[in-house]
Amino acid sequence: MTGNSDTREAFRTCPLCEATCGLKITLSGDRVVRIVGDREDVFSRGFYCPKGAALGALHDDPDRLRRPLVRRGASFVEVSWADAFAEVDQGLVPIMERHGRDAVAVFSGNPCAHTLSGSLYMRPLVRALKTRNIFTASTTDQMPRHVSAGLMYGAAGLMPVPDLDRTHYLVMMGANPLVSGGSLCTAPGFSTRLKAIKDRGGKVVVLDPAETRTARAASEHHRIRPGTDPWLLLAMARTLFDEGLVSLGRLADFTAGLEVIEETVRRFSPERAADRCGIPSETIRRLAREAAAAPSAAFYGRIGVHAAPFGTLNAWLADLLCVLTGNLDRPGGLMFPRPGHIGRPSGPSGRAWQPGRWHSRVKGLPEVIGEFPVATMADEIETPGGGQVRALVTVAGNPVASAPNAARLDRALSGLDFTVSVDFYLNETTRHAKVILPPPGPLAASHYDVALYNTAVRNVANYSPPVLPRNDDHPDKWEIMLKLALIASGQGPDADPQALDDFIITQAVQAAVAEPGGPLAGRDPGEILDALAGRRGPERQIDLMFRNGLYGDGFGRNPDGLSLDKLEAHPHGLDLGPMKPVLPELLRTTSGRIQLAPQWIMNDLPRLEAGALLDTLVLVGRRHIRSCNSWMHNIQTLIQGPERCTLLVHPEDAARLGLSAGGRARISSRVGVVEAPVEIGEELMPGVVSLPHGWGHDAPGLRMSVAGDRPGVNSNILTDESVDPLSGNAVLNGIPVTVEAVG
Ligand SMILES: Nc1nc2c(c(=O)[nH]1)N[C@H]1C(S)=C(S)[C@@H](COP(=O)(O)OP(=O)(O)OC[C@H]3O[C@@H](n4cnc5c(=O)[nH]c(N)nc54)[C@H](O)[C@@H]3O)O[C@H]1N2
Ligand SMILES: Nc1nc2c(c(=O)[nH]1)N[C@H]1C(S)=C(S)[C@@H](COP(=O)(O)OP(=O)(O)OC[C@H]3O[C@@H](n4cnc5c(=O)[nH]c(N)nc54)[C@H](O)[C@@H]3O)O[C@H]1N2
Ligand code: SF4
Ligand SMILES: [Mo]
Repeated sequence: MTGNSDTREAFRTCPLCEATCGLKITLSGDRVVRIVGDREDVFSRGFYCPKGAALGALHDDPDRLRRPLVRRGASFVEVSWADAFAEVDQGLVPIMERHGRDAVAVFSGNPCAHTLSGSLYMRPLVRALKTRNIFTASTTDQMPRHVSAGLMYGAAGLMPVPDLDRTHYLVMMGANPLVSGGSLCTAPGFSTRLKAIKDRGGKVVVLDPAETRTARAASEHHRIRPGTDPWLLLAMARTLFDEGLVSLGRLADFTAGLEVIEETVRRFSPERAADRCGIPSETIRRLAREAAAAPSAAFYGRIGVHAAPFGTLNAWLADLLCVLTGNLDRPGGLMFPRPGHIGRPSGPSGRAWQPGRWHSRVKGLPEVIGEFPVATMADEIETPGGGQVRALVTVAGNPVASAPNAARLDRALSGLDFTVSVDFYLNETTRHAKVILPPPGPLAASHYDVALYNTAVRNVANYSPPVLPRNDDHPDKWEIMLKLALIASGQGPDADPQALDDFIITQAVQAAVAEPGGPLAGRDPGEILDALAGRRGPERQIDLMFRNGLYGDGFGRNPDGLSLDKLEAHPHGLDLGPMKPVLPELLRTTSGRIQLAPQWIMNDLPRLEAGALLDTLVLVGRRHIRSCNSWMHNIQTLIQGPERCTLLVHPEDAARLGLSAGGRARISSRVGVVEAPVEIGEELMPGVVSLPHGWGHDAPGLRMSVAGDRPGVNSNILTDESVDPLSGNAVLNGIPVTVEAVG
């Protein structure tokens, strides 16, 4: 504590990326003076980045909306919360009544996974909407990982993560965690953890068409042609069989499909793979041998291999290689996190996990975990007929910036009869809304990472109370969501969200006491509800999750166990230890075995083999440490410095195309054209150009004055609506383009 009595410190987990860094926030009254990493945080140990340091600036951003807006003609006016909800009721309900439930679509964006209310209150809202037109940012991101997890282990949430802190051999494909902070692998201070792998004699191998910061920090980096990763991984699997290196260890007792894999990978020789991916066959063989010989090894892929034409093959192959080398579910391999709020294992489900239980109306694309690909949202809006989407609810998402074929989606949104957006910026997407409902600012929300701890490399729990108070009449985000749920279920704009919240918790308690063999089995629900009575909203829900969970106090049964009270007494978090082996107990497949060769996945191999080698220039994406998708560009300290939305080109390509550094390039794809300044660098391999996503803040009517000064271009004007057919994930990398100099 400092001497100034007006000054206080607060500790808060950063909500901006998946690293979940602990922040130490110094405040003077209600003003943030300084933000640094919290050295005492049990997980991040003081690590943080410029985005976390800018959380105060984000909170204070004058353009961040504080009051609901309603569109009147071409402009927005501020209204009271009551009027805003009444407006939503008048807009939404008649559309549902006239055109049916599917006429209202919902899109939830990335920050929903980064906020407590987003993680817990999207579900009641989506349920109340009763629509099949459910879209999320997941189908631009990690859907392939859910599909491989669902088919291999029986549940879409059972996604193993690399045991970074113990592995001896890490293969990273299409990921740049030194810039992104890591994804589906929550590990604050990723670079320190990579360095430790090398320091203990291990190896880090990066496969990426670009020599990224992560590639430079690795033991070796191989430039791989975009879209060809499955070839390399299948050839590695074949090498393991050819050279007698397959060794399942204890996994052999509960694995099915090994013979099918052995038979299948015969078709994928390292020579054939080398032709496709541009990495020599001897290197492919060596990588396979090294992974097999290492004391432990983990394969990890992210956006570059998931938002890709063969996303699900890539996700599946990473896990498959770990199984074949005995590295699934063992220290140093890929392991299954068990964070603080996790429940107890529930065993085989008796019903096979399956995508494609129903299909989208226009293109017939399969649902996956109840969602349709966002890449087909414009189809559903623009194509007339029964079930046509006429209204949209967006929560924490900016699909006009983040989803493919952005120009078309932008037009489609402008044609909707009604849109309501829960968001605190007036941006490319929310400008189409009739009503914008801003959640309280980031520092006025409490925090616990329900979603991100599920992929954390250590089992942890860290709860942060709000740092700053909400404005008097500002509803909390969960109250906004429940208000929308009540409106959607026909109860009108004045219905009480508190009553719905009581109903939700009562149902959860009743389910907990009814669970045979569960920690609360047979207990009196009234007693449990009384014990939770001091809390409301997300706090009450997570308290139940903690106390009923794996580490919980069981409401008195295990007094030293976890509860929200206990976490509140530990502002730097609780470390619950390294990941532990959990198979076969956790498997949810009907067979009780790991399914190595699911038919849904095997069906895609002919598509891989039929694909022609592209000889055109292809576009990939990249991220920058000071950006966060589309929405951190309105903060001066983050946006300043050299122009960031540039087309990065290899010198050979630049020479061939007549491009010069600082000049402009016109980039054209099958669906769109954009112009961007040229940056020439050796980072990329020849034949590949890169443009970051999340830019293009020059649409009319935005309220992002800082971002508007340096708008950049929307790279998704170039991406088309093609998807990985197994997961519906958008293909955002490896886009064929032509590039020419402008002027
Ligand atoms: N070309 C290309 N496109 C991509 C990608 C790529 O690599 N290349 N990456 C894809 C990926 S991985 C993702 S996850 C998506 C992200 O796609 P989206 O989720 O659609 O976009 P974001 O830019 O994250 O937008 C977040 C929105 O939420 C708002 N917001 C922030 N915090 C809160 C909050 O607490 N509550 C509410 N209600 N709103 C909030 C912001 O103002 C912003 O409008 O983009 C995808 N698009
Ligand atoms: N600073 C910052 N941090 C972020 C975000 C952000 O926008 N900015 N976004 C957050 C989100 S939503 C996510 S999902 C994560 C994403 O986290 P990452 O996936 O780690 O981030 P990217 O930088 O997109 O890394 C993708 C890499 O894939 C490479 N690549 C492209 N095509 C291929 C291919 O075909 N094969 C291979 N092997 N590589 C390929 C690209 O060159 C790039 O280096 O980051 C999160 N963190
Ligand atoms: S790395 Fe991610 S979680 Fe950590 S401070 Fe930066 S934005 Fe926040
Ligand atoms: Mo993402």
